[in-house]
Order: sequence, then structure tokens, then C-alpha cells
Amino acid sequence: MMAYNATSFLCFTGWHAGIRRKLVQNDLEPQPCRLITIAISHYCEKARWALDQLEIPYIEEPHAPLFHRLATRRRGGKQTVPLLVSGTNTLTDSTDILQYLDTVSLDKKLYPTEPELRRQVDKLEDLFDTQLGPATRRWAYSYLFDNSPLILRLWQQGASPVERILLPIIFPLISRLVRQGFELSATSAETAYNQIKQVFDLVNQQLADGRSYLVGDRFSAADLTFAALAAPALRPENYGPQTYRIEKLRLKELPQAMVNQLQELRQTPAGAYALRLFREER
Ligand SMILES: N[C@@H](CCC(=O)N[C@@H](CS)C(=O)NCC(=O)O)C(=O)O
Repeated sequence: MMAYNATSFLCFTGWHAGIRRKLVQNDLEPQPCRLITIAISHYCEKARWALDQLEIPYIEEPHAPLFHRLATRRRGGKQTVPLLVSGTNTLTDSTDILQYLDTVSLDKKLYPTEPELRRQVDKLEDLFDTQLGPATRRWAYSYLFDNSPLILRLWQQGASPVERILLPIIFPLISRLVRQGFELSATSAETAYNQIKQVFDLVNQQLADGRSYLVGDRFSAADLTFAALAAPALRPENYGPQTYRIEKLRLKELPQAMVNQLQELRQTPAGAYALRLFREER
């Protein structure tokens, strides 16, 4: 666990200094943030990366799919993860989480203060959240979903022993929900791949002038969101939690058509950019 610093202290909002003083006097330290996740989820990776980037201490609580809903409901959340609990605050969307963390972080920031740059970051983050994230997930599931043992293995990662044991029993139900929800079909991989390429093209254009980051001259929420949500189609090193291990699929376990598209995406300027961010900023 990372060292506590001024930033991390503020993550315990709305616990102001007076309350903390009382707690310390009583030998009680405030609790770090709690991040509820599905371990392999790329939206969860987005929130996790932000916490790591801002050096805010947190405890991750990973769940298997469907079981995560018990955890989010208990905290008054929605059906999706990530969900962040910080003091009396509960944040139920990755972008809300990043914005919240940015306000409590004193030294490091994910959003520029200059209004025009901030507008550009918000616009890109929204595009990646709404277009890229769903497309990379649908693309990956389209290729992998027929391989039930592999999907089961991925979904069991980080989950408690009880969830790991129960998951195979409810797996047929979840896989039906996922197939319907993401409209997986013989053509869905191709459709999703084209959507990914459209977003990559836009990022290629943005990077064409040789800039180091998507907006301004610093790493921002736009870069982080792009790299995290592109990850299922690039399979970068350094993806995932720092406090426990998740298994990385080897390319030889993946269907050849998937590997071919993945290699193509890796070779685009946008793909190479996301891989660089995972190497240098993650
Ligand atoms: N807009 C949400 C999307 C999060 C999302 O789609 N999470 C997925 C995991 S990748 C999820 O929780 N799916 C499980 C479910 O819907 O039950 C965010 O940015 O946090």
C-alpha cells in the first residue's frame, strides 16, 4: 500500500481536518477509499489507474460478474463497476470518480485548469467512454465468448473463493445475459473493430503534429481514458492492479483473426501511443 500523503488524507472527504484530529487523538485512522471492481474490467482499470496516478491509497474489492451487483447495491450504486466509496461519498461512474479524485488531489492533477484545455479533455473522455470502451469490450467478447473455460477463468480473477466456486454454476445465466446485452454475433467483431478504428483514426489525427499528449503538454484524463479503454484491443503490459495479480492471456491462446487485428491496431500511431502510456505512465 502506498504511503499516505496530503492528497491521500483528502481522499477521506468529507472528513475535514477537525474530525481527523479527533480520530487521531482516539487512535483511529480514517479508512482509505474502497474501489469496487470486476478485476479485468477496463472501466475499472481507468479508475484504478487514476488512483495510482494521483497516489491516493485505496483498497480494491474485486468481484466476479453478477456478484459485483450485490456489492454495488449494498452501497446504493448502479449495476456497473467501478464504484468508489470515499468517506461519505459514493461515486458510481468512472468519469465521476476521476473528477472527484482530481478535486481531492492537491499536488497531482488529471484535468487542466485552463478552461479551453479542460473542455477538450472532457470532450475526448466522453468520446472514449461512450464509443471506444463499449467497442473494445464487444470486440474482445465477440472473439472469446465461445471459449467458456477461458471466459470463466478471466471472470474468476481476484474474486473471493466463494464467488469463484459459485460462478461456474451461474455462468450459463450470465453468458446468456452478456450475449444478448452486447449483441454478440458472427459479425459483431467486425462491426466493433470498425468502431475502434474510427476512434483510433481520430486519435491518429490528433497526434499527427508530434505532440506528446492528447491535450496540452501533460498527461491528462483524456490520455488515461484512451489507454485504459483501448487496452482490451491492445493487451498492454502493466495492465491491472498493483496489489494482486491478474492473468494475462497469451497471444497464442487467442483466435488468429483476433491476433491479426490486435497487431494491426498496435501498429497504428494511436495504438503505439496507448502502449507507450502503459509503459511510461502506468
Ligand atoms: N459508464 C460506466 C460504464 C462502466 C461499465 O460498463 N462497467 C461494466 C464493466 S466493464 C460493468 O459493470 N458491467 C456489469 C454489469 O453491467 O452488470 C463507467 O464509466 O463507469
